[in-house]
Amino acid sequence: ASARQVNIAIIGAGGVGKCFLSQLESLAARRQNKQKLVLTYIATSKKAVYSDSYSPIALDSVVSTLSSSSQAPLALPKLVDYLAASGTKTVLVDNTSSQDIADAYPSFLRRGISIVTPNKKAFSGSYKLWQDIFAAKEEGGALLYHEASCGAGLPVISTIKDLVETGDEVTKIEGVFSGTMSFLFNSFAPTSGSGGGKWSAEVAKAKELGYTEPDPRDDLNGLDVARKLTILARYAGLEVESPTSFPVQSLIPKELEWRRSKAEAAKEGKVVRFVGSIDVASKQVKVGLEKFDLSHPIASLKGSDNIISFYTKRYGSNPLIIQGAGAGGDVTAMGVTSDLLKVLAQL
Ligand code: NHO
Repeated sequence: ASARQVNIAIIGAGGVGKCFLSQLESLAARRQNKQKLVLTYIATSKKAVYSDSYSPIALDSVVSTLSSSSQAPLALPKLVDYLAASGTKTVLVDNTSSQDIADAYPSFLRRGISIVTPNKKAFSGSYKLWQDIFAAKEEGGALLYHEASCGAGLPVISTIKDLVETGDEVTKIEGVFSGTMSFLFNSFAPTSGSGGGKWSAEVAKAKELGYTEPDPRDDLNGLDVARKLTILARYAGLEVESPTSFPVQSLIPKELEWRRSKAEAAKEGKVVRFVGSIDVASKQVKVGLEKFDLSHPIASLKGSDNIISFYTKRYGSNPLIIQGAGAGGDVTAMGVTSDLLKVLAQL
């Protein structure tokens, strides 16, 4: 293979995966003069497309090729061997929410296969997996980016890495980390007018819009936010053991409780929001409902917006703030595509 060729392998073609495929098609076209991007493997949980000769899978028809395929996905150890044996630089794009695939990252990285992913499970699983992943990355000389694991396409992971790597000290991170919760609270408890509708119908709408996790219970029980905080806390220097090692308030099945909080807040002229915070000095991480004045930036978010404030030594009492859409197929895929660009620039 020519030095300018980079092979791409993709696992997952759901809400985010399909948006990524269309972004990849246009990226590959725009990058033709620099690098030839060749899709050599694509799989869902049921089907796959690949060949022993690594022949290119056409990007413009990949979704239909995949759905009409009769090939089964390779088992993960076989996939590692298949990709490593190509003799061409390879990037694995994991667009699933699979823990098994996350657990296999060290075996890919050790063989020099780079990874980009929106999957939170690798970085918010056990602390041991976190350490194994970064050790394997060093060992294999591979690249690894996971911007979309927190705040979709917003530059959240790159920002905390930049802060830490340039010698700043993060003291506190707080904000709204769930696009789904943001959407639900903004529609149920808006700063003006009376929010309403049926909780279950609004959850169904959030799923329809592509905001929820593959299993929406992971959004409603706070685990998704806990995963994001675990990742950020680790980059800030805390050895958080797992997303269940700190207090997380679940909204399942406590709809009544949250309605009560909403009513209480309203009496004080406030609104409730589902927020997360990391206090680095006291090593406190927590996720749950809090009341905010109507004038607070957290109270007046719109749609699926996230807002994340980084308090650091360098920024002093005025935090560095990142805000914008925090969920949805296209914005999440943008995080994955921009990660791929970072990898391509270094291969
Ligand atoms: P889907 O639509 O369920 O698709 C999953 C695909 O993976 C399917 O094709 C399935 O066949 C395949 N798959 C699953 N397990 C597999 C296995 N073992 N082997 C092979 N294939 C397998 O999932 P989505 O919605 O496309 O999500 C994909 C990934 O993106 C997940 O890891 C999800 O956590 C991540 N992600 C999504 C979003 C989003 O907006 N949808 C965001 C971030 C990351 O910033 C977003 C966010 O945090 C959303 C969050 N719910 C919020 O804030 O409200």
